[in-house]
Amino acid sequence: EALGPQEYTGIKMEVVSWSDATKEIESKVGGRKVYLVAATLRPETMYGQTNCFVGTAIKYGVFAINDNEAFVCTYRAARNMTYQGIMAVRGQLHQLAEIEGKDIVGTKIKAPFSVYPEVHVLPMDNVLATKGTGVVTSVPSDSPDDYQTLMDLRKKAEYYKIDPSWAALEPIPVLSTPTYGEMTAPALVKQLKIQSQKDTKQLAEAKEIAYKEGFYNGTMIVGEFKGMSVQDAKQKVRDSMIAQDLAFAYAE
Ligand code: A2H
Repeated sequence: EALGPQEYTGIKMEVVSWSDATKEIESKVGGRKVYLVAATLRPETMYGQTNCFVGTAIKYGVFAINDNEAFVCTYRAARNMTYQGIMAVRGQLHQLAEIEGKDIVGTKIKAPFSVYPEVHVLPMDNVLATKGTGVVTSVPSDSPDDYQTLMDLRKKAEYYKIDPSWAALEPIPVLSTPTYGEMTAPALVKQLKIQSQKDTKQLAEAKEIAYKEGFYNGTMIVGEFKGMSVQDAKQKVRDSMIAQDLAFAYAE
C-alpha cells in the first residue's frame, strides 16, 4: 500500500439507461445528468473499457454535484469529494437517492475514451467499499482482476444474474509490452493458472506484475498517444480526459 495519498482519476460514466431495478432514480435527480464515477490508477488504459463493476452488497448514493450533474458512488467517497472542490459547495453533501449495488447491475453507461462507446454495469466479488468510489471501470486487457471476473461472468451468467450480452464485449489491445504482448492480463492469468476471481492471492501477484510491466516497459498502441511510452502517456491521457470534462482528480 502507498504511504502518501493515492491520486486517482475519477472517470465520469454517464448513465444512458437505468436497469429495471433503478428506473425510479430518474424521478429523483431533478433533471440532472447522472454519472457512475470510477476511480482508476491507470487512466491510459481507458481505451480498453468493456464494462464497469460494482459490488452487489455495497450501498451507493446519488449525490448532487451542482444543478446539472449528479454522481453515483459510495457515501464515503462523496464525503471526501466535498473537501476536494468537486461539489458546488465545500463540505456540503446533497444526497438525492440511495441504490444497492445489485440493483445497478444491467445499467447502460458511456465509457469515455473507450473503443466501445457504451458498456454495461456488472457485478464483481472483490470490490471494496472502503477504496476509491466503489465503482471500478473494467479493462480486461490490462487488469487481471477485470479479465478474470469477466471470464467468470461469461461462464456463469445465470448464477451471477446477468444477461450474457452485457459481458460480450471482447478485450481491446491498449498497450504492448515486450514480455506479455498486447494482452498482458490474459497472459498473466494463464501463466499463474488463475481459475476464478476467488484466487485473490495469485490475482494480487498478477496485478503487481501487470502494473510494473505496463508502466516501465509498455508502449501505447491505440488513441491519441499511440507509439508513446506508457510512462509518458499516462499523465497526457489523464489531462486530456480532464480537459474534456470526462474525468476529474480524486485523492484519498
Ligand atoms: B484500476 P489501489 Cl487496467 N475495490 O483501474 C477494488 N478495486 C478497486 C476499487 C475498489 N473499491 N477501486 C478501484 N479499484 C481498482 C484500471 C486498472 C486498474 C488496470 C490495471 C490495474 C489496476 C481498470 N480497472 O489496478 O489499491 C482500479 O482498477 C491495479 C493497481 O488503490 C484501480 O485502478 O492501488 C485500482 O484498483 C486501485 O488500486
